[in-house]
Amino acid sequence: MDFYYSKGSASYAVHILLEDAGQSYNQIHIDLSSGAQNERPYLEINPKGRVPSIVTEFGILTETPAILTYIAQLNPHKELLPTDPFLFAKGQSFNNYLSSTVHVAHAHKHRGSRWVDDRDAQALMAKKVQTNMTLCAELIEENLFTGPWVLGDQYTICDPYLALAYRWFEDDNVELSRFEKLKKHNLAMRKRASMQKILPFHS
Ligand SMILES: N[C@@H](CCC(=O)N[C@@H](CS)C(=O)NCC(=O)O)C(=O)O
Repeated sequence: MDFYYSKGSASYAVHILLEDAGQSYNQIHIDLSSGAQNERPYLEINPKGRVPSIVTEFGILTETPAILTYIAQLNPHKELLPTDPFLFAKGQSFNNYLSSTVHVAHAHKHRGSRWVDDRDAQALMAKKVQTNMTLCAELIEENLFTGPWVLGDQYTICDPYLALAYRWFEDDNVELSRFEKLKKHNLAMRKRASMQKILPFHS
């Protein structure tokens, strides 16, 4: 499996899970700062011009929630997915919230040009990011997080994704001292061998 990633990007979650799953992979760095995501040959892998992507023997996969699910399903003995259908769906619900709402709210800080050309309007959107991301952190802390892991006692594909969201919260100056459960979760993530292994590639 080829894993296309970029330092300090959404690919962080997939990178952690690849290690948790014991999946063998080749990692290929795409330098977002030089715009490599929007050039050939990467556009042939992912015409969306985004990371992460994985290239498997069956084809290419993009979108973090789908990639996380696939890697977990490839390695069932690692038990990274709940077997109970309702809990499985809860995990999908959590990861889709991170992908469709939290990541998009975060992107308004650095990627405002996706939505508006006017620089003043971009600056106004960026100004709202801290407030919006704080609301997302609050919702996760109070409503979505079970503990000690996202879905309860089982470590699943939701946990590396939450570790990524924690980085977004830090970047967006969310006052994390207010969020005991999120802080504790991040400390537990940092102690894991998977996280230790991939951190040097993302700092
Ligand atoms: N929905 C995609 C979003 C991926 C995404 O936006 N990745 C960012 C890095 S965090 C990216 O590649 N940005 C490059 C760009 O906007 O040019 C996912 O969840 O995988």
